[in-house]
Amino acid sequence: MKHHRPTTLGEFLMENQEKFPYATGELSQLLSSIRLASKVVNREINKAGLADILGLAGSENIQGENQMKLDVFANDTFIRTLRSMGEVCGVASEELDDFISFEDNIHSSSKYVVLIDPLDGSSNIDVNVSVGTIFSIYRRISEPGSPVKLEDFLQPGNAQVAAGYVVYGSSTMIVFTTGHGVNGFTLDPSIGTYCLSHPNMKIPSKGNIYSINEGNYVHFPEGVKKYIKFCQTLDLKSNRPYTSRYIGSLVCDLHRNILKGGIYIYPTGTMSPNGKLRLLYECNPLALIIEQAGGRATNGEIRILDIKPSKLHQRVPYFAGSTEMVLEAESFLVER
Ligand code: P6P
Repeated sequence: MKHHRPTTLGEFLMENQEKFPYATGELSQLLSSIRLASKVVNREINKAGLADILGLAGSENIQGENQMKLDVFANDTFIRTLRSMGEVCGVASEELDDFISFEDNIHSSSKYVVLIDPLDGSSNIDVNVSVGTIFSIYRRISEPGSPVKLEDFLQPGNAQVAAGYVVYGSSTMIVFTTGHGVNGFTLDPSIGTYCLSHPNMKIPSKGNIYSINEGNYVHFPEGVKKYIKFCQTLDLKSNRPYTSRYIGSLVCDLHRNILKGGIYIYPTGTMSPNGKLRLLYECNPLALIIEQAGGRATNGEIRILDIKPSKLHQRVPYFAGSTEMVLEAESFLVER
């Protein structure tokens, strides 16, 4: 029956249940708990300027970054909500040094582990710039019934069963994939429900937006410097110079580039020898989204999704977006 209103996220999950890997309803339930947590975090973000939740929590995360109070709130909210449902046996988070194992007998037999960046771009919160949440879902590979192990989290991105992000922007959206394309849902605050607003998202094969922190130019490898100059060179046939757009929130920069076409780059640099972005809970989930939307995501050489992780918080260089633009950027990295 055709609804006389947009399909809700809950209806979408039910209608597409059979497409989900190992469709037993657990993945749908897991995605529903992420939906719930995102609404709770969204509410706090929307009033951050009012509540005494701005400013630093006075603690540091493993990255040595000051934790904003909303970082801590978002982390606690997602972990508590994931724990309250029975589908997840362990969680790893940007905000936590080590992974968490849910070891009661309900959870230890659960199938899934979740890796999460609960509030990406959180330094933007105090200046009212959009931020996001990124999540990555795997089936555990260790023995069901036993506590999760590090190996459950150190799986290559091509083993993800689902991945997605939440954008807390001018509107709040959830965008996710279970390996059958990418769909975007916008929160209708008047009814507190996510509605299908961007079905079957596809990234244009080419665009004219490049997103990189040019303030780090002096630290970039020569090939990246050459590519930036290429983006700024006049060539009307190739629609250059490209437009520079970079807001310091990976989720938002990538979401815009998926909709309009473009490339996001966080390369290596003398300040960050392996790049800044984390493989497991930033680059992998967004790489799955980008590839499912028809784009490309590499470390400058190989697919992000094919990298075998070695550490929970490992960083990788990141070139992601419109396929033709990523290939173009990669061509500048090869020693000429
Ligand atoms: P820089 C936020 O801390 C983040 O991980 C991404 O969301 C963002 O794109 C990047 O770092 C910004 O880093 O070094 O340009 O400030």
